[in-house]
Amino acid sequence: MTTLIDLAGHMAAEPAADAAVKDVVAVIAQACVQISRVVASGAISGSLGAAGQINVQDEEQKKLDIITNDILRDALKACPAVAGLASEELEEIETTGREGGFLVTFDPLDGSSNIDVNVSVGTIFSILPAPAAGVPTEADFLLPGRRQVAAGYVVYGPQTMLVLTLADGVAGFTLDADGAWRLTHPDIAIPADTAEFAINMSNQRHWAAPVRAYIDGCLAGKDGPRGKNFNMRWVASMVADVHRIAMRGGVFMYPWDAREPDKPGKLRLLYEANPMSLIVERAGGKSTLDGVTPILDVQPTKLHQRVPVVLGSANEVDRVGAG
Ligand code: P6P
Repeated sequence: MTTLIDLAGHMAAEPAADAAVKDVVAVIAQACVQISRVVASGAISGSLGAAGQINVQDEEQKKLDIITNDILRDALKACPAVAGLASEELEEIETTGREGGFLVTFDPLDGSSNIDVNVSVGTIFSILPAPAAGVPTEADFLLPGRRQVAAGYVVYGPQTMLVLTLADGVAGFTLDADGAWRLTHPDIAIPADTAEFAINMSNQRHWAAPVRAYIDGCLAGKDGPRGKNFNMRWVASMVADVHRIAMRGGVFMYPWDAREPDKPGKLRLLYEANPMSLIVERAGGKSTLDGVTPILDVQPTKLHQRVPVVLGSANEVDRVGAG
């Protein structure tokens, strides 16, 4: 019998966080238990493969994208503290008919390209204040990331883990066999230095000069300007790459590249970059557009807005920004 406290016990001990926020987190956490089961069932449940339709991101939807989106959407629509939601998989926002409370943005299953080959994927969520009165509109979702009242992700990997920030600090929970989230990482902190970078190297010829210079410096190893060897990781699942950085440090980069010059980056601001940035900053790391500009200060202009991302160990992010 474990002596580890569960999510409810941890949140009860967080006096600074609003009780209604905790209710929303509890609803999302429970929905992610259901998601972990359908993800784990894979081919047995017939949930792998393409859904045969394109989403608002102009990406081929997987069956699990839709299944997991519906699980979260249904759970949030039934939550009294939720006034509206926005999803990577939904073109428009959806309202619940309730006023006040909170807005939730989410990527129900990040890392879709990994689903059918059994590599870790994840759910990312962000909780924002809803307007005090009235039915929320899309404009009400366009708040800078510093306005988030909570954020988190679940990584469906060798362990299923929930990583959460409420009023302050970052805590990690491991899903137990009985369906409880057990507090296994009470105070996650990202080391300021690292020797590990995460970027999709196949895009190297398309990067801007500062990114190429930074990566070239890492690749030059101990005989180069950095005076040390670097390791590289790229899971192609932001949740998995960010979780590794939360556990042992590192720098993650999805920069602008010349393949589609009008696209500032691949990752979405409201339900990927902002929640991950709140977690990374609260864990002592940095999360920026370019090594300098904090993502949490960006004023969103569109619901599915994309941004470049450079996040992770603070001293390494600073070095990217130094050019
Ligand atoms: P690429 C997954 O589709 C995702 O949005 C992130 O989770 C991940 O970091 C990135 O795209 C991977 O992109 O171009 O390497 O496949």
